[in-house]
Amino acid sequence: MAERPVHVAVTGAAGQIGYAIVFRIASGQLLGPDQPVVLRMLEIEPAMKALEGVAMELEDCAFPLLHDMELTSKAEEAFDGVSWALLVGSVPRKAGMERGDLLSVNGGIFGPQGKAIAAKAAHDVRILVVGNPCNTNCLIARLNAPDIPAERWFAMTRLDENRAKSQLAKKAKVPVSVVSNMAIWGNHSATQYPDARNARIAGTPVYDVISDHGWLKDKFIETVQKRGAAVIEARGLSSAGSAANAAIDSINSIRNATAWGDWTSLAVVSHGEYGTPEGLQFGFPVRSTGKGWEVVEGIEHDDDAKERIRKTTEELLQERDLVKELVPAG
Ligand code: NAX
Repeated sequence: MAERPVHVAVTGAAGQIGYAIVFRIASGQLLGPDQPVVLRMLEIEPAMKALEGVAMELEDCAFPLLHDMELTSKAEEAFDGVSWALLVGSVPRKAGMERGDLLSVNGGIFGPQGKAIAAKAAHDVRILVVGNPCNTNCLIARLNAPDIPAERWFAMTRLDENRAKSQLAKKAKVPVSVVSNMAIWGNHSATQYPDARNARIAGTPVYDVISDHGWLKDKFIETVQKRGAAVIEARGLSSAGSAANAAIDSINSIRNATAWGDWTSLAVVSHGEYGTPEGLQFGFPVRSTGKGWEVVEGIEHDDDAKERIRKTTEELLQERDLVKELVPAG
């Protein structure tokens, strides 16, 4: 067993996704079967009692890898010495809330959390933002932590990738494991563009395997874009198990080299790839070496894809504009 435990922060740890993810982290599914962890769990005051219950259950699992736990309502304590920060906790949209209100409420969370990460985290910290609107929450936190390299910040589009892969597998009647090269472009929202044009099934372009191109162009995209709402409709609650799973997948795809020729979906800082405005936290196809990552270049888009990417870019620019008061002038 490795000697030094890695500290992992989870915010909103008593929430739905928090409850689904902390057991997986403590059991070794995030950092591997030999890596002890210290879980540092952040909650707001009213949820501290529920968080204590989660901690009791974690204790009751007697996970050999769970070296210690810290339960706190103070961001600076939660992020102390962490190498991974999973920013899950956020304020959901309530009836009557405008998009701008939602962004500014969450900006009030993610700005201070960005500062606290910069002040207290380990020198190698990497951050995954799950709490919605995750691209712009990530942008706010990142811009409030200018000393942390922008490449260490990720927002989660992996759940959309996984949803898209499953839809394609079902349609083609193949196991999901043979679907690859599925990228989610842009925002984790209903404007995202799940790119089946460049995805593959057992190495063959999806459009050569699935002959129903009408479905691929419309219904498939809409199903992925609206899958979160469909889960709420069915379950009465938003996606939690699948979101926790996608967060684990995201971090594994950053930590480990991407399979040859494949790519995965992450929203990362734009350096202008594909004409995307610099600095946006944008969903791209990403390839990791395990030590670093890059946006996959050279993917071609038809006019429909270009228009969809333009729309999702436009939405992210509007979101950035709505939160400009929450980020330090650069
Ligand atoms: P819950 O409402 O069940 O849990 C959120 C938790 O965050 C609560 O326990 C709350 O007390 C806590 N919290 C609120 N403000 C906090 C703060 N300032 N510091 C620490 N904790 C705080 O929501 P849940 O279903 O767990 O979803 C969490 C977030 O993930 C939501 O924003 C949700 O929209 C987002 N999602 C993102 C997805 C993605 O693909 N990026 C998919 C799933 C999910 O919709």
